Amino acid sequence: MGRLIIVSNRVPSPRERSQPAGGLAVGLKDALREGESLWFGWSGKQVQLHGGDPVPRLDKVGNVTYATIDLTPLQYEGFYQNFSNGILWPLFHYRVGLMNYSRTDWETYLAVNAMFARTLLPLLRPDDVIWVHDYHLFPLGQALRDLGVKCRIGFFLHIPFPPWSLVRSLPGAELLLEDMQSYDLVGVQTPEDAENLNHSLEVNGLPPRGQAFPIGIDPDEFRAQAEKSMQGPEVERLDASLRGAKLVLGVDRLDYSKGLPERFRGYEALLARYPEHRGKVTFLQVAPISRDSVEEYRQLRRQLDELTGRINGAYSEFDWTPIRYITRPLPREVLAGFYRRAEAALITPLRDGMNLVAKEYVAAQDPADPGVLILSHFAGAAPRMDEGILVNPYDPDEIADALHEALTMGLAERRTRWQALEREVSSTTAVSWAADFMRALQAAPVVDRS
Ligand code: GDG
Repeated sequence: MGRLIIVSNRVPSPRERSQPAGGLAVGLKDALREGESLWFGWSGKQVQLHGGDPVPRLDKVGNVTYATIDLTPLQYEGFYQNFSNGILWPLFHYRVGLMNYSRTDWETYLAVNAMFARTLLPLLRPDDVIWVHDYHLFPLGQALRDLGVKCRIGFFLHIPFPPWSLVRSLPGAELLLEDMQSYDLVGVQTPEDAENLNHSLEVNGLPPRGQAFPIGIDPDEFRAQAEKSMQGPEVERLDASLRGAKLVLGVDRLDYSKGLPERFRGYEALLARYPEHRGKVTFLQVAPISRDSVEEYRQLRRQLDELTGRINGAYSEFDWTPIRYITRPLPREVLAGFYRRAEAALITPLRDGMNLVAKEYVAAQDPADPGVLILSHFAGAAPRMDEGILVNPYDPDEIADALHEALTMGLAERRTRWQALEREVSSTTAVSWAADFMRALQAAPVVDRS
């Protein structure tokens, strides 16, 4: 078999390579272990270029060659910030009203995809297998085919695929769907996403391409990290600071898809309607700031600052604060211990491709005394993790009831629910995800290359 070529918007930096941060990096790390491979994408740097395409920087570590290119500030703005994060991200999370469409950004998006194809082309060999990742790069397969690339090319979408009635709000949506014909296989997270994608293709007279491949984590590595972290100074400090209060934990990038204001209101409803928990529970929300140059994200931050202030102002005692809210990232190993220490995880996205935090929380638990997972129906993880308490994130009272149930649940029920969740997290891992996708890509009928 030829080499595996991974293409993603960002390529992990050398530091992340030794300790991958999320499911994509973990899953791919294992897929990359076998045989020779190449990982191509943006370096994360913006550099002013004077004419012509950037030249990829090559860096070989073991059997993996990392090939990165820089973007110009204009490409960064039009392709990454405006089109990928300001148009595709809201639309694919069912938030058409937040989409700021502009034809110039669409043109920059197509131009950057074509540039990715031109700069990748000289690095390719005829027997390579190419795996393209995520919404930044929908048109890349077609751009490569236009340059005569005949290799097998697969695509995986990490975010949801909404119904055609929403997708069609994007001017040029038909072109994106046509471009998807260049892929031999298109993977999405859930059967619902696959159905939406295939229906969109069908109404446009195109053959189906979508198949569900739910992404997972490396549960053994995460469990080991959580166990180790319990002995560390941070968990000890957290534990001492709680002074016997139960811990409810939320961990999310600060993003409007994650349902944070609704979640804060749910916790507020718990304090209002179940006063017995006042002083006996603490909600810790870790929400590292992301995409802060996009206005919607700055607005969300202001809203959360205000909500936290209001709830803490109304319910705090001089020796107890209901919400602790951190907008900086915590080290992964510290986070793992916090998951294990928490009596409940509150994960309530309004829409999420999968949600790896839910899986990490389950993997981190102590089997003898596990915590309770509260999870939104609208996370891609929900259909296969329905032994958690599933909630509608739009209803603060339902979140409050779920919190009350979690905080008062007996050990036997917590164990039964957790065991079922743990079976799911251990059977659908990052490694099995990448292997299943690659197997299906190899077996997929070859698309017409003429
Ligand atoms: C996209 C899709 C899909 C979070 N805060 C900190 C931190 N994290 C880590 C978590 C987890 C990762 O970031 C977040 O992954 P999610 O899956 O929850 O969400 P997205 O970032 O939106 O990822 C999503 C995923 O792609 C994979 O396909 O599941 O639906 O939206 O690993 O632990 N890590 C550290 N400090 C933090 O403060 N170190």
